[in-house]
Amino acid sequence: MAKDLFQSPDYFQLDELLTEEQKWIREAVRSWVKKEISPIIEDYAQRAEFPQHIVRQLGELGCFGPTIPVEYGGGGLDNISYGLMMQELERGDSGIRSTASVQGSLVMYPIYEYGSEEQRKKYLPKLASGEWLGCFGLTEPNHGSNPAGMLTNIKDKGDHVVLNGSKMWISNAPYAQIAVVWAKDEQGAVRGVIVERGMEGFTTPPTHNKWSLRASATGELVFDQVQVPKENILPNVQGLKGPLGCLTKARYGIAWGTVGAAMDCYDTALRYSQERVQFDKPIGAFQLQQKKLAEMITEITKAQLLNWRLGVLMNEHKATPAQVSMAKRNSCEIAQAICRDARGILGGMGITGEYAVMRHMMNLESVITYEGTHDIHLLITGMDITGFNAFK
Ligand code: TGC
Ligand code: FAD
Repeated sequence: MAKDLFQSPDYFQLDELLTEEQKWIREAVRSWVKKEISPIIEDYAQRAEFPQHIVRQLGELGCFGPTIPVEYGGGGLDNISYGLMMQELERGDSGIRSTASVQGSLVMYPIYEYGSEEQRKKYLPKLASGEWLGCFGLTEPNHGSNPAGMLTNIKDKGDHVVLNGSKMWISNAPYAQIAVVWAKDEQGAVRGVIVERGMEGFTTPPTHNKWSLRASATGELVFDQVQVPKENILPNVQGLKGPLGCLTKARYGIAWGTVGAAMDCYDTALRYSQERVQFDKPIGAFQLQQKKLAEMITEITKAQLLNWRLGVLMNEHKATPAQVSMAKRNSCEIAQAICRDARGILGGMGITGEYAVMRHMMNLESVITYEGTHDIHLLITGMDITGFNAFK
């Protein structure tokens, strides 16, 4: 792959809105991505292999649970810092951001928000450091957009529950030491259960043949009469608002992350357009290519502003899940369009692994689908503004 020459676009001087600490955090992650991810990621993606060694590094960098309090191993940071970290990770590869999103927002967050003090102390420091990797099991073979219909269930057996069912499309599953699994109890209430690798009847078959997120490990979670001690149930939440609350946190990170992928594609396409000569001129001198580049930077700038404002609202505990949905949807859409146009500007070179553009494009096919599909987020906005539920 070509040397990583990334220069971050900041057309509206948004850096002036960031604190010194936020800029320092962004720089730390950006440098790490340039040094540790860019040189290896294309090869891992081509081989469809998860670069497992980065888990510890992500922990050391503070990318796992950046907003979780320091006493549990988290970073104690604000939401804009968290967003900037996700932007920089996804600038490298969506799969790397996925690993961090799942660990921080879908595994550590529910243990912190809904867990007992014993659960927080037992799991959070190991997850924050990257000693353990976690995964989040909500989606089932027949219940994706509609998790309320889930069939995975727990039955009360006194000091333990027996867990049965299966989850699919689970990021990190093949390498995870623990899984936060959402299952219905005998009363039909959705409960969160921490399942540990090694529990009898629990397996994590890997998912093969993905054309997208190839450097991220995906798998199933299969539970066959798994005996889970009751102390592994998250005591402080019941109902679908448990997993959906985690998704709000993770979707927020994706809103920032996908803009990172878009920024990378724009930066690559801009440089290429200034260097590539056809008909005796750089292709960037042709109006058709300028139109694409001008529209890219316009959409990136609008999305950066939206994310920053959302981060402020998150910090003030005023952001709504519907606002997060709008941002996730907008960022995924503009990122997909920008990557596609950047691919075109690179001509034939755009389809090769020499540049990150095609990899980003393929990754975004997953990102626009997981954590709520593009349609689902549109319907969330539709319901929020009209008051009518068009899901059912
Ligand atoms: P509904 O009746 O609307 O809500 C049930 C309860 O949840 C509350 N709620 C939320 N709370 C926090 N955050 C949100 N975003 C929330 N959305 C809803 C709601 O207030 C209610 O609370 P309460 O107290 O009244 O019980 O639920 P519904 O069954 O009608 O479903 C609504 C719908 C369709 C929007 C929801 O099911 C949905 O978002 N579906 C999409 C499923 C999804 O996003 N799955 C993601 C799986 S995880 C994943 O993809 C990880 S990929 C990670 C990676 O690799 O980076
Ligand atoms: P479906 O729900 O079957 O949707 C199919 C199509 O129907 C979509 O276009 C959808 O928008 C549309 N549709 C559905 N309902 C409606 C409606 N009411 N109105 C209009 N259109 C509708 N899940 C986890 O739990 N944990 C993970 O870690 C995780 N990681 C993932 C990693 C990858 C690489 C992928 C691809 C997925 C991952 N997922 C994970 C699952 C992901 O969240 C689901 O794929 C997603 O929620 C959509 O579910 P589905 O694939 O079953 O699609």
